[in-house]
Amino acid sequence: MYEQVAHSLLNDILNRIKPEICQQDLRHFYTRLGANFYAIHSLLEKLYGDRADFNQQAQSLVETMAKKYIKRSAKLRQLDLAREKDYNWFLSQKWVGMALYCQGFADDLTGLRERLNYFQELGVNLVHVMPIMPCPEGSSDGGYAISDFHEIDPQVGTLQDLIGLADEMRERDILLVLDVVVNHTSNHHYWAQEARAGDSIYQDYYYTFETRTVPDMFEQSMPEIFPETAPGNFTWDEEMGRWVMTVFNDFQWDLNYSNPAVLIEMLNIILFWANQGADILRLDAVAFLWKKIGSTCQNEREAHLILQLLKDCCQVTAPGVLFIAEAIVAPVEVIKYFGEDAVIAKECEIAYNATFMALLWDAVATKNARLLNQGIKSLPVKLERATWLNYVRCHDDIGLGFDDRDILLCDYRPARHRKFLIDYFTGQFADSHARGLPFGQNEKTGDARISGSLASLAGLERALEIGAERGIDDAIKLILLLHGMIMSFGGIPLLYYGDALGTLNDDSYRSDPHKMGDTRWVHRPSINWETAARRNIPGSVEYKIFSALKRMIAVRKEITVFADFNNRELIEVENPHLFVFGRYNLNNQAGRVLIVANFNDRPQHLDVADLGTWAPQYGRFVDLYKGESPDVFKKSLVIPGFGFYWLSES
Ligand code: OTU
Repeated sequence: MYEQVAHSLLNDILNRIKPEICQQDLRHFYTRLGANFYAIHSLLEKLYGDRADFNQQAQSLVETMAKKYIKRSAKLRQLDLAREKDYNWFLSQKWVGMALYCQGFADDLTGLRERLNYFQELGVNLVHVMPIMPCPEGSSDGGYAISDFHEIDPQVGTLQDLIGLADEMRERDILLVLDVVVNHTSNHHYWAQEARAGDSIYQDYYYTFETRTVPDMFEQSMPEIFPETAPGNFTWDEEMGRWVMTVFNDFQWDLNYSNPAVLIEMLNIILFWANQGADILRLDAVAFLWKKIGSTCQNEREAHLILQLLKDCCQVTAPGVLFIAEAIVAPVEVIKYFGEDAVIAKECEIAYNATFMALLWDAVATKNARLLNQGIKSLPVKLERATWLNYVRCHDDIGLGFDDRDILLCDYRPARHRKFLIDYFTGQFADSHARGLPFGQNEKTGDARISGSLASLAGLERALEIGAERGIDDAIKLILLLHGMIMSFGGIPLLYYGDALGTLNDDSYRSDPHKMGDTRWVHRPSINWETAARRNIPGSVEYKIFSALKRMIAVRKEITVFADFNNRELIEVENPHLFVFGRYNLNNQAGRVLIVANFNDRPQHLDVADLGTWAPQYGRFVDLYKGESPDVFKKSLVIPGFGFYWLSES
């Protein structure tokens, strides 16, 4: 939009722009800046309009974008242009992701590069390498306590290694996802060090206070994120002689985005990683970006404005780069991280589908799909040009973040149901085969979350230990069933490293004093590549899981209705153990696929009459995953225990 105030400011900025910037070929940069400047200006004004230095801040923001555009390589600029043209590229069903710790997966970046074949063997073509920047020794929060946003942890490699990796991944058509931890720095970061030394400019990068007055006001409404290891949201820093806001661990200082300097620094960091060759940036803990007394300090409107601003600015410099919102919040809130628009994602193009993940685990524990069906019914429809990251496990705990109302609608009592789930996954429940651990138990609120590797939560660890053949088979079926869901639901499936090999809990963290307090380390394994080689030995557990997932991925890529165009219909059926939905073509009936999943260990039947218009019109169903027709008995489809189908009509 053309608007006079914004446009005259833009003219001033361009007049004052430094000669080293003007002398460059900025044609595409200016086109995009012109297109986005009205939005950028109005967002900046909403956030920082009352500051005397507003125009200087705007100048510095534009210069940051321009400088990073100049540094962007010709190859990446080409990619930007190609993606501008093919703007729905990331909605395709051809993408299948995996998240991993570089050190756990392959020791370092060189090792990771040497293992790229593994991804191609499985069919994975999007790899999220979790944070690889330097962290304080022993206080890393798994990489999320960053001491230098422009460096690579020397134990993992160098920037050159990363650029080499990114280049080779691009040649192999594998996308690279990197993290930008936007909400906080470690207490060893240069800004924190300067703040500690008494520099008020850097103290203003954080929320620091001389007395408890303001912190106490904040505490009245702020929940605790890590109640066991880091109770409260403020930490006294002896050296600085001030309290500092630390929502996560006491060594993670929250950044103060009411200071525009912080926003500009972060934009600079985002564009830096975009220029190193990241295709997608995962923005960590985005719900926490704005703090307001009297609120939970999550999902505030300003947090959304900041994300919109970061998106608009990134589009000017590196429009091919997408953002993932890591916001593990209620469904109605998470949807807002796409940006509230009719079509286009104005904040993040991709968001973690934590709701679906947690609902899948509910179905595992209850062996029925009641809450899963109810929860998916309540999941708001997302924007057209945005997509989910669907996952079963990740490096974090499983939070039981579904809605109490949905639990009630299933005739469960919320508190008791949540307690059942915790008991079930931590093996306290008599019938449970899960070997999970509690995480984040909060005695004040009664809340708890769950840690544990997929295989151990699915019962594989226990079954192997007692040599129960049926148990091993069931656990494998369950692992495949869960993957069958994330591959077909709509969105990008994100596998977690180790899961395709049935990796069990890793208890070694218990002997590390820096890790033993945080059970999430139990599911952050080091891959044993000798064991992994068993994926090629038919009959082994590794083979059964790996080869099935490999097939599933290959089949997914061929099913065009699995691309994410809001083309899913939930189908409610009589049998409560079943989760049934259809994926269809927006233009015609051709190629539609019906997904049927049985979360019970016993075979279940689905009355074909329940399917309405989804019943086969002419021929019969064939399961695209197995390549066979499912059994039909007296007009009912039979779905084996923990089985699933991707049905097409033959
Ligand atoms: C994220 O986590 C990361 O994924 C965690 O590994 C980090 O510890 C944390 O940020 C701090 O950097 O912020 O929006 O229950 O689910 O803390 C949600 C723990 C987050 C995580 C939660 C999450």
